[in-house]
Amino acid sequence: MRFNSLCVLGLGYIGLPTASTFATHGLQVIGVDVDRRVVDVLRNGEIHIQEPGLRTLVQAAFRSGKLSVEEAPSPADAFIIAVPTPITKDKRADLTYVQAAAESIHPVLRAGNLVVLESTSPPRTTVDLVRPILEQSGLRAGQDFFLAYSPERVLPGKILHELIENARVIGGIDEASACAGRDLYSAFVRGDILLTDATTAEMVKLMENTYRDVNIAIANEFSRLGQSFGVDIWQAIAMANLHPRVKILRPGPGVGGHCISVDPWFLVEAAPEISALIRQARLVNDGQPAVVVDLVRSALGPLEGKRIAALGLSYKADVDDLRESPALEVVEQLVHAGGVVVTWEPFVPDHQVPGSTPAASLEQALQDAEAVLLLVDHTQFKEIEPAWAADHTPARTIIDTRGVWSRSAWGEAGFRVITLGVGLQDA
Ligand code: SAJ
Repeated sequence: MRFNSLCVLGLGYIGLPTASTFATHGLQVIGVDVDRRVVDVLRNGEIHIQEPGLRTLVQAAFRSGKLSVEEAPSPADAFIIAVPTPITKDKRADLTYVQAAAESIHPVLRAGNLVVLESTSPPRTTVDLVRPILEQSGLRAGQDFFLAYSPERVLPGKILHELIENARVIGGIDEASACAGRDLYSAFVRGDILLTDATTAEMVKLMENTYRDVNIAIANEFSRLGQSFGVDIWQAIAMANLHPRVKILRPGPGVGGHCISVDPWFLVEAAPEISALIRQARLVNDGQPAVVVDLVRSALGPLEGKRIAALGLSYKADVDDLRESPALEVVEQLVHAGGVVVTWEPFVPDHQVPGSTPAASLEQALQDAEAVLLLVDHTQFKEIEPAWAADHTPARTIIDTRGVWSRSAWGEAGFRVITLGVGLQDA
C-alpha cells in the first residue's frame, strides 16, 4: 500500500519527531495537538520540548512544505495516535486522551484508511477501546479500514536516531492491517519490522519497560543491602557483571520518566493476582527517594535548617523531562523534613519545587550550601572538577546518588564523600 498523507495526533516527545520524520520522508503530514499553545509555538518556528536534533528536524519538515500543524484532524490516508496515557493516583491507566483522539478521528475516517495506536496502553486497548470508537463511523475495522498497534521504543535523548534505526513491532487486528502498518513505517524505519497481532504488540511494549523496571529495582535493592553490609555496591556490581550472563543495572534515586515508572502498573492493574513481582519492583523503585533522604540524614544529622544544594531535577541525565522524576520527590521530602534546599536544573532552570529555591546557575546553587546532593548524572555535573567545586562552595560534604563522582578525587579536594550504596563505609 502507498500512503501519501498522514495525520499524527499528539505532538509530544513521540508525535512531533514522528510527524516531522514522516514529513521529511515525503509524506504530507498534518500534526494535530489539542493544546493551542503547542500549536502556536510550533507555528512560530519554535519547539516546546528539548531533544537533541529535534529543532533542526522540525524546521526542515516545515521548510519542505510537508508539515502543517492543526488543532483537529482532517481526512488523510493514515492516522497515528501518539497521545499520553498517564496514570491516575490509584495507579490505573488514564485512557481519556486515547479515547478523545479516537473520537476525533472517526468523523474524518474514510474507507481504505489505516489507524495506528502508538501510545503505551494496557493489553487489549486497541481491540476493546479504539476499535469500537472508530467503528462509530459506520466503517468496519478489518473490512473497511486497517487498524494496528505499534509501540514507540525510542530512548529520550536519542529519539531521532532510534526512531529510524530501532526494530519496530507492528500488531494488526488482522494480517492486512499489520501489512498496511509495515507499508507506512517502511517510509523511514531502517530497523527490522516485525509483524504480529495488536494485543501481542501491546504486551511487547509493556514487557520491555517492566523488564527494565524490575532490573533497576534489584539494583536498588542491592544498593540497600550494600549500605547495610558496608559493601561498595558499585564495585560489587562491576565484578558481578564480569559474569557472562549477569548484567546488573545502576542503582539511583529511583525510576522516573513517563514510561518505566508507569507502564508496569498497566499490567498490575489488568491482572493484580498474577503480577506480584512487577508490583513489588515498582514499590522498591518508588521507595528510593526515601532511601536517599535517609542517606542525607545519616550524613548531616537532623535536616531542619540544613542548607542543601540539590543538583538535577530531571528524571535522568541530559534531558529536560521532569515527569515522575525521583529527584523532585527527594527535594520534596527534604523540604518536608525542614531542609533549606536550593536546586539547580540546567535543562529547566526556572522550575521550582514548592518550598525550595531554584538557583540561576551552578555557582549560585553551591555558594551557601552545607552539603551538595547529586541527583541527576547530567554531563555538566559529571565534569565538575572537585578543586573548582572546593573554591565555589563552603560545603565539605557531597552525596552522590548516581555513583559518578570519583570518591578519591573529591576526597583529595577535601570533601567527605557519601555515595548511595556505600553508606556505612563513608558515613
Ligand atoms: N535508571 C536507573 N538505573 C539504570 C537505568 C535507568 O536508575 O541503570 C533510571 C533513570 O535514571 C530513569 C529511569 O530509570 O529515572 C528510566 O530511564 P531509562 O533510560 O531506563 O528509560 P526511559 O524511561 O528514558 O526510556 C524507556 C526505554 N525503555 C527501555 O529501555 C526498555 C525506551 O526504549 C522506551 O522507548 C521508553 O522507556 C518509552 O517511551 O517507553
